[in-house]
Amino acid sequence: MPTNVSPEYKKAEQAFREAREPADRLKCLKEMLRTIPKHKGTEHLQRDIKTRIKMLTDELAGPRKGGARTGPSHSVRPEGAAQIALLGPPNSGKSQLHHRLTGARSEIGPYPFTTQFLLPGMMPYEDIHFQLVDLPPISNDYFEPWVVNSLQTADAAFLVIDISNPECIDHIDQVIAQLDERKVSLTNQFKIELVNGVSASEDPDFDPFRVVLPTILIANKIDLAVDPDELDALNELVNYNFPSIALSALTGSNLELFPQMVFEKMKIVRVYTKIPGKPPDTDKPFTLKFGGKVSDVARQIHKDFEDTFKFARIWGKNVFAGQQVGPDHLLDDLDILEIHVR
Ligand SMILES: Nc1nc2c(ncn2[C@@H]2O[C@H](COP(=O)(O)OP(=O)(O)OP(=O)(O)O)[C@@H](O)[C@H]2O)c(=O)[nH]1
Ligand SMILES: [Mg+2]
Repeated sequence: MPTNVSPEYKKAEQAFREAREPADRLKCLKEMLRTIPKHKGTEHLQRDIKTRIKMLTDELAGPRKGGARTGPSHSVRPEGAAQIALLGPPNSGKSQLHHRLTGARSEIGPYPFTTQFLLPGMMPYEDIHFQLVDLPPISNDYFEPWVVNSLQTADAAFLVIDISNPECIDHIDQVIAQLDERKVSLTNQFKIELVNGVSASEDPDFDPFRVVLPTILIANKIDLAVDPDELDALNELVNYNFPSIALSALTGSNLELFPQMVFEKMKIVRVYTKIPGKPPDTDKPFTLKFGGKVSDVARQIHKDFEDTFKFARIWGKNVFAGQQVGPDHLLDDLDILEIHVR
C-alpha cells in the first residue's frame, strides 16, 4: 500500500478484499478510485484500479451479441462454506478428483489439456458443503489468462500433482511461479488475519490486488507410485510446507478422510440458531470463517442488525449454557445462538 493514503481509501480497500459478489467488488473499486490520493506515488495503483473496473464492468455486462466476449463464464458465484480452486499441471487428475468429491461431470481425459472451462461442484462434509472449482491446467507453456479472474473469489486452493510423474516437483515450481507472476500466491497459512487470503498489513509493498490462497497439496495417483524414486518425490513435498495428503482420485484410496481434513484446515465454524423458547434449528447451520462473530450471523439474519440487536444467548463448548453475549463475541464450531432484538 502506498504511504499516506487516507483512512477513507483504506476502508474502501478493506471492503474490496472482503467483498465476494462481483457487483459489490465493482462498487468498492469505484470507491477506491474516488478516494485514492491523486499523486505520482499512486499512479500505478490508479491504473490497476481502472483496469479492474473495466474488467468487472465487462464481466457484469455479460456476453455481448456479436461482441468478442461470448461463451462460458469465467467466474463462479461463491456458495457453501468456502470456495476452493483446483490448481495443478496438465493431466494430474484435477477433474477426476473433482468428480469423485462433488459428483459433477467434469471431462476427464487420459491426455493433457482436457479441461478448458471452469466447472463448480459441491463437496459435502457432514451438514455443510464446500464449493470446488475445476480449472484448466497451469504450466510454463500454458496458462489461460481468465483463470486469474476465477481465482479472485476463491478462499483456498488444492494444488493437485501426479506423484507417479518423475517431474512432479518441477511441475509444482512451475505452477507456483506462473501464478506468482499474475499476483496469485499460494500459502501454507490458514489463519484468521487472512481476509480473502490477503493479510491486511501496513507493509509498504502490500498490494491490494494480490490474492493469497491457503493451499493443500494433493499428491494424486498414489496407486501408480510404486517406484522408490516416486516415494522420494513424496518426501520432497514436505519442503513446500503445504499441508499435504497422498491419495488416489481413481481408486478412492485415502480419500474418505479428505473432506474432514479440508474442514479442519479451513477452520470453518458452524452455528445453529434458535428462537427463544424453541429448540434450535439443526437443519442447516450458518457457516463462518474462523474468527466469525455473533454480529456476522446477526447481519445474515437481519440486514439492519446494528439498529435492532439487543444481545444474544449462546450454548456451546466454551460458554456457560445460555450465556449472554454481545455482537463481538467469537463463535465456536457447533455453537447454538439465540439473537434478541429490540
Ligand atoms: N491411476 C490413476 N489415474 C488417475 C488418477 N487420477 C486421475 N487419473 C487419470 O489421469 C488422467 C487425467 O485425469 P484428469 O482428471 O483429466 O486430469 P486433469 O488434471 O484434470 O487434466 P487437465 O484437465 O488436462 O489439466 C485420466 O486418464 C484419469 O483417469 C489416479 O489417482 N490414479
Ligand atoms: Mg481437467
